[in-house]
Amino acid sequence: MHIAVLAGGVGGAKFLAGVKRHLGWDPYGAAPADTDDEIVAIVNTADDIRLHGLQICPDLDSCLYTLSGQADTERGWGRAGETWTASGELAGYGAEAPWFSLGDKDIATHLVRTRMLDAGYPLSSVTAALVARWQPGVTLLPMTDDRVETHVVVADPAATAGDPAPLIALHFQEWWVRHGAGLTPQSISPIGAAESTPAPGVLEAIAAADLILIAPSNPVVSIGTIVAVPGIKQALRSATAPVVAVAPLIGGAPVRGHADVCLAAIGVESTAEAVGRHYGARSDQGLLDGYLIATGETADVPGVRVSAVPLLMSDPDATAAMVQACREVAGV
Ligand code: FO1
Repeated sequence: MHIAVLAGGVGGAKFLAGVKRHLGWDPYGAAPADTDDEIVAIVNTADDIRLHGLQICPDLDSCLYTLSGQADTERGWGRAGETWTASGELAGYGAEAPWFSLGDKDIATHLVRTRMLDAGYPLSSVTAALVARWQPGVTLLPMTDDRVETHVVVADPAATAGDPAPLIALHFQEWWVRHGAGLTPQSISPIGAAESTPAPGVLEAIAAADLILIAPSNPVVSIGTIVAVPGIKQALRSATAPVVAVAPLIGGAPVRGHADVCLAAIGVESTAEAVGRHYGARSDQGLLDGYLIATGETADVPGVRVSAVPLLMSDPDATAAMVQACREVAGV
């Protein structure tokens, strides 16, 4: 079975571990050598940030590390057994963004990636090289090789005078990490998306899929940015495979992260139903054929088959059950 998955970072990686488990694979290891099944992850890159001269790709790295068993599952990002010596020294020098901690092992990934990017390799080739070492079992594709960065416009927290406060645009990571998404977004924009093109293999993976899954990632700054890359939404809408999304909210709230704050910024209510309607029915200019919501909830999403199942990705087996439910709602 060929499964294509649209994924963000921490939640996307957990979901992909469940897709592997659903196929009977080791969730945290290489794919079996003799399988005809394939999982292709189309991963958000709009969280990417260049710091200290290094290109950092948080969502790709969460998938890379998690699916190869290298992640610190407690922290949710970065490597297990990490040390922070270089990061401490950078802070000691007063270097930029001390609020964004880079582990020593993680820095090696960014050094290798940046070296290859600066040599002219596209991000998709660089990612393939990192995958060759770590063997996450799934094919990891950046949504695009072009530069797309999510920026968040907020009232300037440093402004003292002026009513209303002047507005500034923050890189997503500064808003998300330094300010804990605590500054109300006036707007959230994937800068560069309109000029970007899908990375090699993305449209092909969507066209070849037997099942297309939208992970319970942030519908605005992860899934929203992926489908903002021209061509991807159209490919999903014309795919032969059914498209099924997993609600990123349980009881109207994200399990992790700040999807509710992001949804408010685009005027979407923080309910599973509102997110389902935001994604829309494929039969009506939208993306979905099926949609999973949490047990006990209801959602009326016209044109979309809805199924209520347990949605907590507590371990790969629980997530694998969600994947099975996606197939049942899709009838594949
Ligand atoms: N998240 C934090 O909350 N604090 C950090 O210092 C931090 C550093 C970091 C470094 C590399 C990396 O790949 C991810 C990192 N993250 C950190 C997580 C990151 O902000 C999120 O994984 C995504 O960008 C949001 O989905």
